[in-house]
Amino acid sequence: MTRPMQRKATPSYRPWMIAVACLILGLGIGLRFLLPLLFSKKTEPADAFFIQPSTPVSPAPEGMVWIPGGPFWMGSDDDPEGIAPPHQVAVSGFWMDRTEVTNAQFAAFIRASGYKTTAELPPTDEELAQGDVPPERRVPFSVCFDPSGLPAGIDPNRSPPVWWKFIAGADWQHPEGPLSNIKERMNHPVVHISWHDAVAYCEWAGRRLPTEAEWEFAARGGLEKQEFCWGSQKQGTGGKWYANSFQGKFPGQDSAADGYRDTSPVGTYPPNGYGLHDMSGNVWEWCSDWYAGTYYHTSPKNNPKGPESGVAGRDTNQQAKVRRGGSFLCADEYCRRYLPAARDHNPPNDAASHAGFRCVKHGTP
Ligand SMILES: [Ca+2]
Repeated sequence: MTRPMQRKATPSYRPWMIAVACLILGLGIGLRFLLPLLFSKKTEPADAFFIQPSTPVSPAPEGMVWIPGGPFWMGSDDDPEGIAPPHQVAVSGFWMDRTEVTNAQFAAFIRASGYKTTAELPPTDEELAQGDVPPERRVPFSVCFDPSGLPAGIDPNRSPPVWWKFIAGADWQHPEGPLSNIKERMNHPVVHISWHDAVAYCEWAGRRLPTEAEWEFAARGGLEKQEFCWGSQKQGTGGKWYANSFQGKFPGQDSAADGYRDTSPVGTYPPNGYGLHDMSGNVWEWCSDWYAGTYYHTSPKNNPKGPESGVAGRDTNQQAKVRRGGSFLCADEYCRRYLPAARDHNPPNDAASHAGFRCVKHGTP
């Protein structure tokens, strides 16, 4: 008996098998094209993550110029206090005062509002509670630069700042004390202005203080990573002076080679690339931000507004606000903070003979 020949098996494809095969094939084809799209690196330019420059949508407010905003490099490795690493941020476009607020402008505010500045008021109970307060600080006073009586050879880098004196009766109308006045200085920047005074003026004028980032963007005048607001030339090169700073031997011997030993009329020196005068020197300018030395490490990329609170100032446990731009007292051998990247900070109730401000205004109506 022979074994019957086994029939050769023929494949039988059921419908569900065909459907699974089609599904697998479809997934493969889909993934072939989708995966590269999902995981490929974006090729957008770095600037795409920043606010871009803008043009104004309304006529220029009186005395103001348009600052277009956009990305820029803020800070510098050359900052004298080593607290300003360069980092890219961006600001929205805004209006900014062409000059620092003058005595004439501030007088109009006082006439209209009756406002009393910090220096014209007696110290608060909180200020009096800060330890031994000498008699001249128990009455209205301000801080005046006065190097008279100091040794001729004093080294400012090895001395406490003994050239600052607390003067009873010094205020914006009496910059050197009660016997001084501003009659011949109405077009000079107002001084002895606290942060609170500056904010009060801005609110009255329908304006505000600049953020620190707005201030630096404006000060750079469209130049990138330059040492000065006007570029790279040092003050006095070829007999050209770009700002009111201090020449000679600080603190007692200011040769005033730039033409002025104290404040200068606003607009005396050439404007920067945005048409702004005195962004370097003349008087310090308050910004809206609280100060923190580490803020640049955590700053948001767009429109940074400073930390939620500030660190204590140098000579007090009060928190500090940012000031920018340096003053007529900035001397290369002692204080180079008339540079666009340089930062300063003082308690908001601090008033002194080299401190003023300017305003900004939002770009949209
Ligand atoms: Ca000067």
